[in-house]
Amino acid sequence: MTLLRQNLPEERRGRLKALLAKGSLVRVLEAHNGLSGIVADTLCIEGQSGDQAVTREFDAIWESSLTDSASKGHPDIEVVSFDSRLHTIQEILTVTQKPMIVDGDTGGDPSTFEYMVSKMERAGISAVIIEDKVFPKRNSLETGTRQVLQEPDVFAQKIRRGKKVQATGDFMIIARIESLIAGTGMADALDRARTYLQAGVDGIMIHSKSKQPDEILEFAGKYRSLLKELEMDKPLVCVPTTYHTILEEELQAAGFQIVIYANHLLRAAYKAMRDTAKSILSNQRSLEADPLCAPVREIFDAVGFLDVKEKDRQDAINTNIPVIIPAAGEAPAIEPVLKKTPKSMADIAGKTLLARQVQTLSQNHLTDITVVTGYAGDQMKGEGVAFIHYPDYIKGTELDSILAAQEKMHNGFLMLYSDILLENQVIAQLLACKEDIVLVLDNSIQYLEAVEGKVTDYVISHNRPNRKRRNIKFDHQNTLAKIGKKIDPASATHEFIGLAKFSKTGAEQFLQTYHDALKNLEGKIQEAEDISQFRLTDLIQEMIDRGFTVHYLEIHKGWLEIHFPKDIELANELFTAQEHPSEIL
Ligand code: SPV
Ligand code: MG
Repeated sequence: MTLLRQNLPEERRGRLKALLAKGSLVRVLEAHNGLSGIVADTLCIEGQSGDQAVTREFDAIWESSLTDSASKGHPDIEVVSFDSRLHTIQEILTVTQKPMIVDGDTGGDPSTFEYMVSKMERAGISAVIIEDKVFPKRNSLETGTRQVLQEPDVFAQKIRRGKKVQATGDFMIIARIESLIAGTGMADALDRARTYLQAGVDGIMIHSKSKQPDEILEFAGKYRSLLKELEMDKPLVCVPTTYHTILEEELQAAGFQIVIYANHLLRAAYKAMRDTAKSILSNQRSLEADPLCAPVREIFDAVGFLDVKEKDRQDAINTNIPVIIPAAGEAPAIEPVLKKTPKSMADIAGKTLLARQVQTLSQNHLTDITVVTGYAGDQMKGEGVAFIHYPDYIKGTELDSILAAQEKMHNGFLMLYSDILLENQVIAQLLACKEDIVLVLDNSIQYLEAVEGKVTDYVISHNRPNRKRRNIKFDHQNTLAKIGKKIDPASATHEFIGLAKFSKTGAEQFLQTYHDALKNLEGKIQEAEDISQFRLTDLIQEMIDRGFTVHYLEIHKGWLEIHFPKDIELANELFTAQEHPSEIL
């Protein structure tokens, strides 16, 4: 989820100060590109301390000049431009959340440093550390390298200029003292600390390339006295690359507040790369190198490719998912209006019922619509739909008509009864559901009388409302317990409106259960006397009984069933009012 880890500069910038305020040691790990940034940002180990579960992770990211330069194949001599550094910094910031401390090298001249501070603060960086050497500096870790220190007052002026241009109180400028690297001694280091603190710096880093921590521990002790004398409290930073035996708790006890592991991810990657390349050369194949490498899928996961895949899957599910409208049956209750035409051809304020359904579906980008015809099939007309004729409609049920369009089901489908008018948002809400099988149910049935002469698909949900007590109903608990036409209306919680969505998996489960029932079940199945009477509600109940989860989307308005002539009148009124308001007034 790398893009989802992104946060805004103003949210991130103050986090280092907040961590320091907590008083625990701030543990910082180097990153030199987006991927190593993800490692520093996300790696977390879990363990046990006594009977307490503990987790440990890094608190912040160090954007190192050594590793940024090295990853570009360059030496650490301020030869990589600031714009290039900023590019790497942005690359890391884009995919991480933790605060970042940037290695600002010498900071350039005071004017260059002002631009550096301004750009870094704007980017959401929490602190810059600049070292008191003369531009262009040389890396501190190699013995025998020429190390030229800057005059303390000149460096202090650069600090003052930087502090003046920063726009928020969140950003920190930390001065890195190189006296122990350049061999000018402890007294020089402490003099410099005093000068920089008095210039307004927000913290001090003392650097050393000694194999023992003695000199930085000595400095820490003296630094504490200096802070006391100056009545200040400014954090102390160390980089234990060479004196690597000392433990974090020892550093903290000595007065360090920030510890930076400054180059380890790059060094680890370089070694692993060389070992892997050598293994391939010696074995003339990559099998032996595989244990040295992370599985490709782990990389995919780290960089968010698996999230992309999941989003693509969701989009594919909802992008033009085929719609099946079973419209084969007769409609005796409105035959006087229809005059031997199918119900889908009923006129609703100047458009057929089918045309109105197609309009609602296409407004939700659903244009792959298949209508299963039967009764008066030759009278069926409609633009933007495909027709499949089901000649056995008299013998079969609506389930048989739905299955006549089986070829459209394999990647998932939407099923809509032919006599339902819907508002756009009902379809939109259904498309947003992620579950494999979702039926749209209306809950107003609990408050309404049953309509005589109309067969209703009743439902009892698992998440039934508790009439005695207010309770929260969680959407993920919206699952069906029972569905059928013979359920006692008094115990029903919902009515199935005749609209359902099946994902690819849901469609597989649907077809598998149907074909298995057809092959293996005899006699009464659910409410059906035999397989020839097997209806959609029976198949759904059979699926529930076999352990498949059937979810529902609950609505209480936004749909109208055309069953009686009075429903047509009502629909006429509604659509005329919507489309031609002046005719009503
Ligand atoms: C860096 O990581 O670039 C540093 C620390 O400046 S060091 O390499 O030890 O000088
Ligand atoms: Mg550096």
